[in-house]
Amino acid sequence: MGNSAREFNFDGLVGPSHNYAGLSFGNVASFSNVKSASNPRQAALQGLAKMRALAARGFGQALLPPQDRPNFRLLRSIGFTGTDAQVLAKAYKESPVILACAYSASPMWTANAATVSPSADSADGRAHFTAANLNNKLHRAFEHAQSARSLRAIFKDEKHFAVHDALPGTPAFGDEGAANHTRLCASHGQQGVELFVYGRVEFDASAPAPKRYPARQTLEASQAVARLHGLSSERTVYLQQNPDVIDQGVFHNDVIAVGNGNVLFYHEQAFADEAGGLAQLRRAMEGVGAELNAIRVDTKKVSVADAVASYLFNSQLLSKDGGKMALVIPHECQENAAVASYLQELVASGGPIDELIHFDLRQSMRNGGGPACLRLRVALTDAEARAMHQGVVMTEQLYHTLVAWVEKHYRDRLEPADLADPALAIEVHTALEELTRILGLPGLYDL
Ligand code: SUG
Repeated sequence: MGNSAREFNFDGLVGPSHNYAGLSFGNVASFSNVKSASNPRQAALQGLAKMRALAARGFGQALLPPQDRPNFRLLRSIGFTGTDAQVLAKAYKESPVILACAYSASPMWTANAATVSPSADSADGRAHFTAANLNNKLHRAFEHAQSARSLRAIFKDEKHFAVHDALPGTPAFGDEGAANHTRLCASHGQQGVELFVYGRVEFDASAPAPKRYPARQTLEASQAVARLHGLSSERTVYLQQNPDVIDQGVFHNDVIAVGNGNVLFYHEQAFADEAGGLAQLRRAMEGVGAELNAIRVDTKKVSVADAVASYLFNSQLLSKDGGKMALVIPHECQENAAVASYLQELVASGGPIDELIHFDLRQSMRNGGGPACLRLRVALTDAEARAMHQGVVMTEQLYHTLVAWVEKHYRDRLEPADLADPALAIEVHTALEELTRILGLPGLYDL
């Protein structure tokens, strides 16, 4: 069984308050670039350039809007009072790091917005979305309300789509969305196997866990999402991420593995039990008439440190007409000697990946966000693609409109002290109001 379906990548449009605040313990880039100056304008333009180029190549490409910042609800809920300007001044004085949390543009990494199961996999034949609670980090733990609201605005038609609220925001249900989820299949419209990769198990003290850095995703959360989406147990696989690589800076599975179609491109050290995990995946895939093509990268070719520094696995694997795949990578991959030479070998190997497409995403990369972090994959049948809101689908025209919008509203330099400037809050607000008109989404924000 199967419909014709196509994958859309929903990239996060980088918001006007993009900054480097060192908020993500366990994410090496975020920690190393703390308090350096950011360039929100360049960040947004780099993201838009990727969207435009991939849309021009014929790949399904859309966007998710930024979120309203600063998060005044958060600031007021923890005791900062008065006018907006007073709230900002007090927060900056008493706790600049909490002000940075309220200002974070982290919703740009839409791989963490939700977990998505296409209609071919769910019991009720609808595409399912569960907003991710992201409860491991203060600056991300409040994203889910707007993520669910944005997804409902775009995927409104309940005949085709179900958008679930985030799981309870407690450590047992730590959920990081699609960054720890991969779908493997023979083709996008056919039943597939959904692979959930978790970092720890809340209710099993004997399960291995990282020692240095947090495991953000729990098995319990992955299982809850699978239940909400009505996935069948034969077509769902749960694998534990190798705790040692979490301790080396692999804070999400998409920093060490990526899958598409029947291909799983992964590092030798990605999983706690590589052989057992692959065997489970193979079996599940046989059940849907697909044969797993596992491309394993050995440590002796690319170390975990090189994988983390280059973001080789935080790439997008995109299916091209004719059956081959392109790997969308950041420039950093070309600058790392081991990774660059591995990639040359890979595209020359005669395997499924025969093309590299690279982008300059340095503004996002400096916060630990590569090509795959910046996008949420949604496989849609033709009818579903028609039923979603069309104003977010990337076109040449939308690209040019958004570039002009960014150039009008975004600063080209943001330093930590600038977050105290009350004018910034007004600028962000004005920009987002205009954006709702550009995207045709009135009422997008709960202001
Ligand atoms: O959650 N960085 C993000 C990066 C998310 C990457 N996403 C995926 N791998 N899918 C995070 O750690 C840094 C923000 C700061 O430090 O200012 C940040 O939130």
